[in-house]
Amino acid sequence: MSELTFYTHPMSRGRVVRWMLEEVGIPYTVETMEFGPDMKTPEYLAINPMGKVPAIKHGSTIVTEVAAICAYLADQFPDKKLAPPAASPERGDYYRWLFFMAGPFEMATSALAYGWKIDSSNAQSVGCGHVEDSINTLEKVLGRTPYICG
Ligand SMILES: N[C@@H](CCC(=O)N[C@@H](CS)C(=O)NCC(=O)O)C(=O)O
Repeated sequence: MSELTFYTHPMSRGRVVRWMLEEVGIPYTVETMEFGPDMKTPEYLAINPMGKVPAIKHGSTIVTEVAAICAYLADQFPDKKLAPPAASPERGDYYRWLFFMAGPFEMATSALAYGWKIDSSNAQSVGCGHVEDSINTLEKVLGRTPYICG
């Protein structure tokens, strides 16, 4: 099995990847990165040019972005059944909500946290629409079933 290194900080989005790694159940090495200069060294920028965590190195493959890392791990370890089978109809829900969280929902939570101005003057061109649109959409799908997919 290829060696897996997980670059993270405990107070970061890396927690999502940590959860995924534990679900996968493979051994991995943790490189804890400090916020600030530690993430901006040439060595780490070669892993993630954004200078951000999380990131993984699996063998010679580097993956950044929470959603991409989770999808990659699900595909690499299909026996764990953490994603619907390739080409199954459930793959539609899987992609839909994975990308929804990485795109609109991620943007909406930042907008909420930092008080970005999203109103009727710009909501139609902003990916998350009004912040409440993203939150209500997630609440609605989770209200139907505790499982978003499958
Ligand atoms: N879109 C990225 C976001 C990564 C991100 O913003 N990480 C933050 C911590 S949660 C970070 O590393 N910030 C440090 C910095 O920008 O210097 C993802 O999904 O992984």
